[in-house]
Amino acid sequence: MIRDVRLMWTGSGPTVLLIFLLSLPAYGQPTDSRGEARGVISISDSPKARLHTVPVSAVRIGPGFWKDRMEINRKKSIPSLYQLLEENGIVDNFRRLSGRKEGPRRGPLYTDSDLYKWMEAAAWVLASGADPELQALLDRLTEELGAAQGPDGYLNSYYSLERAQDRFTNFQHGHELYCLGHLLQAGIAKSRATGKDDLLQVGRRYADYVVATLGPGRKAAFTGHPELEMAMVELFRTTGERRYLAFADYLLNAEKPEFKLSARDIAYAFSLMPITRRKILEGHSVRATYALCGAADYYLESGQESLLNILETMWSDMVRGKLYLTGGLGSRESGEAIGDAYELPNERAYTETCAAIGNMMWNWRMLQITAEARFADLCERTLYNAILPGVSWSGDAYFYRNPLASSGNLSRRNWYSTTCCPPNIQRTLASLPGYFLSTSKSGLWVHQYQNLELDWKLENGTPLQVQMETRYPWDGNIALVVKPRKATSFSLHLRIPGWCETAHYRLNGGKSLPVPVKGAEVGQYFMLDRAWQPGDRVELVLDMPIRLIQCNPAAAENLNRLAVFRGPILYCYEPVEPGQPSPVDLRLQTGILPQTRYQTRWDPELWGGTLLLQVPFRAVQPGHRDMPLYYPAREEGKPVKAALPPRTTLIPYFAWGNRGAAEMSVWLPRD
Ligand code: FUB
Ligand code: ZN
Repeated sequence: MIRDVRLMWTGSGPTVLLIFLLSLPAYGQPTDSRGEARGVISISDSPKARLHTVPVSAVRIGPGFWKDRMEINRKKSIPSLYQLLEENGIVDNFRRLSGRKEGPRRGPLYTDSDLYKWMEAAAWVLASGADPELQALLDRLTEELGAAQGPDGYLNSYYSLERAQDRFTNFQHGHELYCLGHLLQAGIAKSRATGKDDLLQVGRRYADYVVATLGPGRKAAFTGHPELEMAMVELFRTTGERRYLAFADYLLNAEKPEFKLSARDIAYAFSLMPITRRKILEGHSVRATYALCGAADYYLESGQESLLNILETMWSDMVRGKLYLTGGLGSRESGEAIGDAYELPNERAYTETCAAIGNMMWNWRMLQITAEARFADLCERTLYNAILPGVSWSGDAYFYRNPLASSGNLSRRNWYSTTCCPPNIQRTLASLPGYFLSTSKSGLWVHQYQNLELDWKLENGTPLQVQMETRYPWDGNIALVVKPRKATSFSLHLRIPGWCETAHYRLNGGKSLPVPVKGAEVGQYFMLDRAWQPGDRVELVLDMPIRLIQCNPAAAENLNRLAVFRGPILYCYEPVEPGQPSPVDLRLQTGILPQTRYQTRWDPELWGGTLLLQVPFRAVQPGHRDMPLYYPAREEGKPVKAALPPRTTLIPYFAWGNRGAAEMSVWLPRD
């Protein structure tokens, strides 16, 4: 590492230069102030990490699906949201504290976190390439925050000035610790992306104040809205200071008898009692997933087995009955809460975008702990089908709720007074390159498929470049060219998604062989273990037939309905053309073999190129609008004979709501 250079300076000139060059992270990646290139979470020293993240800057996303989304994020979403943060007074709230602006504070009490998330997004953009204008803006905002900070380190635009006496009096709803968590995440991202520690120092001053003021033997505290748990662990990883880790331990594990709250409050306040006491996944869905991220982070550092047990318990509870097909979470508007098992309404689904992001962050951590593909599968499902729908194709309008059906009355908006989701999507998209790959002692792990170039190193220190070429998610042909700087033995672990029923691979143009081999199965990592030569080429083919999915009958709304997937993409029916039948009046035909009647159609114009599905339907007549509310069972609508084309088009669910107001449904009545 660079900080070791001073000690090495006793050698001869060329030796020093050589040692210095060898000590640099691979290929001159941007490094933080400790001279280290680090991932979204930095777990290379975490005792319980089976896998290790790669830096965002080490992965260059090539032209294709995610590149387009990331470019829109950088060019449209991030600038337009900044404008709105200014217009809505969110930055001025800090300028009031530094005396640079007068007037009342604006917005709900947690708006500081929205600016911090935006700053984190801007920082991760800089990890993928220089953008002097964005860098200058980020630096300017960093200075503004520094100027707004109190001499004791406290920084919160709501609990200052006229409300200074209320500081740390309302842990359940006050969001002071939540906002601090996001400030730290932004500071860490800026440090990792640009090497500049100034924002991290602002966050650290506040963290130091909190650690010195709150906690065991001091004033009791809990995070009504978790976030600080994971931020404190990340701050420990960044600085090496154990007191930050100890504070995360306090939040996650300590009894807090000082607080008397109702049972409902306890369900919502995740660090009010030890998290290991929880039995089911319940409460506010964003709070729950963020708390579980914190628990996973703390487990990674501490090895506290009871935390791993609770993480598994919560995950099983989620996938058995509480997870939407999209990967979204949160059935109820009331309390923005996760519902009971099988309580999965479609149109009334709350499924906040932030909850989907929390779910992906949690699964990402579980993946690094276990190296099990089920967690990468869920990251994939959530990313394409629960996070991406949260932003419009144009990049400047957002869903807060992501229902699985609509009567045509919901549209994305540019701004919400609680604007938590827009910057959350932005930081997720900006940091996405950091979520595609990991390393371990054994080699490289490929979790997600996309055109990209990796420029990093194996854990034995050998520089490694990998080129991946694919049209994923539209087809499952993936080519990887592996270029270790010198011939090296290691394992290449390729995820065979759980949705994939057959897969093949080919090495250096040889014979196509079926996966599984060597015990690998779909829904696992397929391990290619060999002495890799620079330029070795692997071709992987993941078959992507159209798949019909049904739901456990206990989720009553989905009874006798089917959903349609192809590869990782969930499709929906959105009749935008005049005269197209309502989703309620269509019957998906299933008595015919899918491969002959279910087809794909590439539309090069729609959203920059989209694969549509053409599926066989029949419609019923009269349509539901002409029928009474209740009627004898045998008087069902009659099938319409030739009035409709034999097939109709389904679009990717992530793209719904981009063509004007229309009905939409994911779950389609079956014939
Ligand atoms: O409380 C802050 C954010 O606002 C939460 O994460 C969202 O669910 C929304 O309530
Ligand atoms: Zn949100």
